[in-house]
Amino acid sequence: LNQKGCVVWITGLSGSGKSTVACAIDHALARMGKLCYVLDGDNVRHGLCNDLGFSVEDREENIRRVGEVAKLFADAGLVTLVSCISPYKRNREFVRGLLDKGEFVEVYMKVPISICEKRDCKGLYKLARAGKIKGFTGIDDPYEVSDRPEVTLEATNAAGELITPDCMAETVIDYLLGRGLL
Ligand code: GGZ
Repeated sequence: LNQKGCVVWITGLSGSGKSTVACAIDHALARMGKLCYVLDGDNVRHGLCNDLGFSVEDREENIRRVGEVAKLFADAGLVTLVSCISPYKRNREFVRGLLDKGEFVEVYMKVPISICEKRDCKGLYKLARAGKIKGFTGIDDPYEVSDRPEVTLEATNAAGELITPDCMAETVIDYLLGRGLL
């Protein structure tokens, strides 16, 4: 396998488009003949992390486990795409520390909560606003923005038009190519 592994860690609020962008990157890389895999927060919580909830401790353990698995996949040479809210800076830095320098690429979905909430794909924001879900990220639980994510993806361009997931995927792939990670 002529491929060095890495971890592309996509972080941001619920509804910011993490899973959609991870999926778009996955497809684009597959077309380039690259081995990749998506570890999605919502999915791993059905198996590997099905004993965890959303307390600070449980979110930390969630990110630790996903980070350790992502490291193993990266060691195996895969471009490992992770889409987890991962709201705490220290946990993202912990995973960064598991990997060799340059092999952890943090992608921040810089999407205003107003847009995430308007999308409300699963109706969770509505439940959180009604107090039926407690400790929902962005509503009554924190999201800590990083000082230096490798890539920042915004929802709209300077003209205020929505940026497509494929276009976002291209931005990330260009970064990976530029760093010799593909
Ligand atoms: C945030 C929650 C919560 C609370 C359930 N806070 O958009 P989704 O629905 O499909 O993805 C979210 C998912 C978050 O799982 P993560 O593993 O990414 O979270 S973390 O990194 O913080 O461990 C959301 C849903 O679970 N969800 N309750 N209270 N998101």
